[in-house]
Amino acid sequence: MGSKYGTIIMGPAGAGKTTFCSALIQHLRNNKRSCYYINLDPAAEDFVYEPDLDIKELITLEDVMEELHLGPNGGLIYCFEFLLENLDFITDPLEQVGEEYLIIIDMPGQIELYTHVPIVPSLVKALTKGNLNISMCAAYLLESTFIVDRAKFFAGTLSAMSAMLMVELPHVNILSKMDLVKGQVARKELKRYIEPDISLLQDVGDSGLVYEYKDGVDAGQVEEVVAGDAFGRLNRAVGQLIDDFSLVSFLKLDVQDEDSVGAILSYIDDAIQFHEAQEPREPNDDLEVEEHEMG
Ligand SMILES: Nc1nc2c(ncn2[C@@H]2O[C@H](COP(=O)(O)OP(=O)(O)O)[C@@H](O)[C@H]2O)c(=O)[nH]1
Ligand SMILES: [Mg+2]
Repeated sequence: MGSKYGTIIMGPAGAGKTTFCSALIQHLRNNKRSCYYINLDPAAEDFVYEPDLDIKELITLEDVMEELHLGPNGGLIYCFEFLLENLDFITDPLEQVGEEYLIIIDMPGQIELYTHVPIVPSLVKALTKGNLNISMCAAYLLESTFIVDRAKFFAGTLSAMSAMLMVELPHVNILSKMDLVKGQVARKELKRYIEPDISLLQDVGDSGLVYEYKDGVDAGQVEEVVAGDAFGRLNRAVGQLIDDFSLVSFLKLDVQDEDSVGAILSYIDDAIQFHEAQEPREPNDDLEVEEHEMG
């Protein structure tokens, strides 16, 4: 039985997962590599590259919402429960996918799938264990615009950590949409996010706030909560947690830049040991080994 290799692309809705998948597919094509693209977002529609396998052929969110009168989140959970009951839909075609392929799984963004109910962990187990035994790497995308709001960034970092702990796969974290923050954030400042520097959470501004709130929040109310000792302790605890686990550092993704896409692919390849499996072998390799052993 040959080996199989894949990556599962996760992260909040709108983080740029599908766009990254397209860029990855284009990059693989440019490098004469094969891929097998699976869409598991039952609400996704427009694709630059048509998926080789699409959950919508099994079930669509639209139908579920209409027929079962579920909202979008409940409907999505239902779609995945249905997928788990019909795992053949995904495992059968994957039986045929050879070791030269990179299997790319494009996920929906709802965090519930990774945390509240262990749906994605169950799916990942089915793919990485048993017959298929796919060597997989999880890629978690967080959009770089989050770094303008530290609290948002650390909340995103925590959700990345939580997803990673749940799926138990080698992983890479990716800061997507770097084009949107280019020139807006000093390189040195950016570095504190790439390798999250927990002192970012401890920098207290003049206002006594850890960060400045913008729209939609009653300033007085926030001040009460945020300036309190308890909030400071919570922030430090969260920071310490991230630091202790050393779980999170980010790769920068500029999806328009082929080198950037290529660099991320190398990390994924390393994590799944793709290249080791693809080492070209001299036709006589096997023979020589035998001779050595005999001699
Ligand atoms: N500026 C910019 N926009 C992006 C980038 N990647 C994705 N987007 C946009 O962000 C939106 C969501 O992207 P999509 O790939 O569908 O996100 P998904 O929900 O995570 O699959 C779309 O409007 C994309 O055009 C990027 O690298 N830079
Ligand atoms: Mg998508």
